Amino acid sequence: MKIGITCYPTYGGSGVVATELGLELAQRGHEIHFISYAQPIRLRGEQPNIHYHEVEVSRYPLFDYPPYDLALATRMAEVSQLYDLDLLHVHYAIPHSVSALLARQMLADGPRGRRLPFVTTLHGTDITLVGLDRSYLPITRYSINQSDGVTAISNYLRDRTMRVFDVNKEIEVIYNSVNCDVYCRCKNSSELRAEYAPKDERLLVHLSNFRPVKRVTDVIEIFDRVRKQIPSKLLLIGDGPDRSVAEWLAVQKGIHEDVLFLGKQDQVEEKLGVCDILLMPSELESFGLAALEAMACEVVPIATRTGGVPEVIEHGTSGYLADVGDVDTMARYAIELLSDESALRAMGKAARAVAQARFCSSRIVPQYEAFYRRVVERSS
Ligand code: GMT
Repeated sequence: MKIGITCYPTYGGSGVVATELGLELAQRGHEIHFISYAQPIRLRGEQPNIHYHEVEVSRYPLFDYPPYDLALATRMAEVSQLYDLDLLHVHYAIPHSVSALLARQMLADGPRGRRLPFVTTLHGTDITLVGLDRSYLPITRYSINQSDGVTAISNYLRDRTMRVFDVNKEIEVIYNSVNCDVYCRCKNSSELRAEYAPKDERLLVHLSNFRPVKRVTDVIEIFDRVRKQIPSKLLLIGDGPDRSVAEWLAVQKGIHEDVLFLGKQDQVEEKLGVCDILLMPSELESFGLAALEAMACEVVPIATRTGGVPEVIEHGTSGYLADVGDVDTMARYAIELLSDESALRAMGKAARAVAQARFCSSRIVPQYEAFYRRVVERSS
């Protein structure tokens, strides 16, 4: 098939999911066209069956707010026509599904009068935060209802969308996935581990876009408690608005030398693959992709019991869950695990087994392919 994919190209789970999906589909012989304002972060170099089309947003003194969604709709329609795309798949409803809807209408109104179906995948904050803003809610609901197919990345998100948005569409749950060949402990490099933990300390890691919803200061609080009991280091991967608050907290607590802020990183799998525990104390996660990536690398996730996280992590088997803000309990779980090497490794292996059995790309990508086929058949 020829598929147009639109996502936020910046750091964020939805962009990562969209890009990894496009790469997997391309490997399976589909022609993939990414349409966005910048090259998605995990798209690197020339790859067979992958095309990237940049959306130019012209600036004009009158435009305090340059209309990206209109430029995107125009580019979507152009690319679809030029490359004869079978469908568009947009990740994150706002504004991508509105742009796709406009593109579909433009093509229907064009000389060939063709119908271009589009699929919207809901990721989380497009529904739970941004979509609930009154200025976005009606148009988000409208574009979801107008989509030719809608998927959500967890049952939690599907149920919440049905309840809060009162949509009249069926929403199919297709879980996020991880490439289990790339994300593994197989690249466990002792040199890299020694670089972060020269005295063979334990390695904890947090990976996010450092938005308030991630509660990065809770990560520091948990690590502070763990470090008092067990020699350890904390890797913080990513960047965002709460990074400096976390930096200050680490300084205040006198632990900044053991907290390594790595910033935005490529090849995240290499870093995850040398760690022991991932901390994800988020206020809300509709899925928690970082936890899944860690699990595939045999890194035990300690996270909050919120949103779709319990669909990914089974408490006591493939990780631990605690209430939002309960840093003492999360620290206790970490200390217990780090004090018992064989329990730590056994749980790491159990976590990978769950990632392999339920969330490997080789299982999830065919679900998208089948979904696309149904949408295209229904629309022709
Ligand atoms: O969490 C964010 O701030 C980013 C956001 C996104 O759309 O990029 O993440 C959402 O989508 C991810 C990929 O599907 C999910 O793993 C995250 O759980 C979800 N975030 C929230 O629901 C807060």
